[in-house]
Amino acid sequence: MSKIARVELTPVAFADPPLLNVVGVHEPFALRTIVQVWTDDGLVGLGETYAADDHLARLRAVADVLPGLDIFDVNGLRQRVNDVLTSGGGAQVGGMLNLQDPVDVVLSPYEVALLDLQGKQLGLPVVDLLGGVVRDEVPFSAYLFYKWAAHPGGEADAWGEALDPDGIVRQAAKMIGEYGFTAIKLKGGVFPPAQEAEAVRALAEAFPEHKLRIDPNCAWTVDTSVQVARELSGVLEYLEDPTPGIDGMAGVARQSEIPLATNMCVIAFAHLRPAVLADAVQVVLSDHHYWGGLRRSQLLAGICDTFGMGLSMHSNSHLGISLAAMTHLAAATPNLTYACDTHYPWKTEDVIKPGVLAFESGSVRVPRGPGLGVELDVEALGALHEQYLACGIRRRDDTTYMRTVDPGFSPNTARW
Ligand code: GKR
Ligand code: MG
Repeated sequence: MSKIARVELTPVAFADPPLLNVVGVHEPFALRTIVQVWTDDGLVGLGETYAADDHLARLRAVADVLPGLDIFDVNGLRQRVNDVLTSGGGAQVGGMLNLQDPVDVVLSPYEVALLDLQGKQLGLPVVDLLGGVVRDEVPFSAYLFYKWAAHPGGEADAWGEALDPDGIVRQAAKMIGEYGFTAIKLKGGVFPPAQEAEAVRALAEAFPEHKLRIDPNCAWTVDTSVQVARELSGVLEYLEDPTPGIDGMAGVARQSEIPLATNMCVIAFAHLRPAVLADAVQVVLSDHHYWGGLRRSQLLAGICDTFGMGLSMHSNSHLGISLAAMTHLAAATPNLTYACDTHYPWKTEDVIKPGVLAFESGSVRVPRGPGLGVELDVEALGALHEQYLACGIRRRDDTTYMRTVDPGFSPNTARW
């Protein structure tokens, strides 16, 4: 079997619109690291992950110890990651995510790259290595954001401004028109909850057949969350992270009928037991980027199934290698029955060759080529790496960027 010969890590920056959230506003560029794992017989496996500087340093430390590893030895990979990351310490990887243990988040892109290599060597798509196709097409949701028309001092983007219910409905119409999504998620936590609930009602009126969700990223108190949950009962399919912490979510869950979803209070295996005991969440939003890759995300799926919790999928700003990995995972996971989140429509640049990942009626057909089924565009990778070098951003910081416009801004956690 092939062995790893070398690893290439390329941080890239790609243009990102001014999307608003509870901690501020997206900067003009989002960062990712593109992982290439080369074998001694010339195959290359791809992975994609965050690019915050401390994460990049951990990825580099692990890259140094991977040569010689068999591409099928995922347990050996985990062992090497563990051994290298003995220094401990948390990992601030993606804006609002603070992981206490960096092992799973560092493991993830390497595990995906090994699966890509295994598939390429065997001539099989990754979905087949994960147990086979349970759905050929993976549905994604229209992920709406309040947003400015342009970055400060910049040109207006194609999406325009969305700062009120009309703007949000316009944005939904454009996104659904272009991609065909049948579920809608509104990123909240930006305006007072009554205003955001009004936007949800406007969406329900404009798109009566669509499933709806709102995610204020813990901007609300328990009482406010209960009130909004009652007002939007029958309108939302789930309410995502209304309030911080497992205890807070359990407090809301006890007083509302809408299922609560999270990608904030259950983001690691250690959080599952307390969340289950408190009956704090009814839907876990998986994300292979920090749950340790595709196989460990399937382990999470099994745990959710065992304890009667639903399973959906979280997203951060990402490129095509991630979308391919998300699609293979969702295509092989029986109980991943909600439309997955994706930021993909917000990006205008990519590192993969176009054509494989297309949205039709809101879904992406799982690629059938070997491995992930996507091919790196080496020129695009080089250009986005140059952009990374030039842009000066080394970790996502929506709050500091927002303060360049509104110096008194503070993140809105549990503020309302
Ligand atoms: O991109 O602003 C954003 C999102 O708010 C992202 O950072 C969140 O992690 O999409 C995510 C979520 O569902 O909480
Ligand atoms: Mg969320």
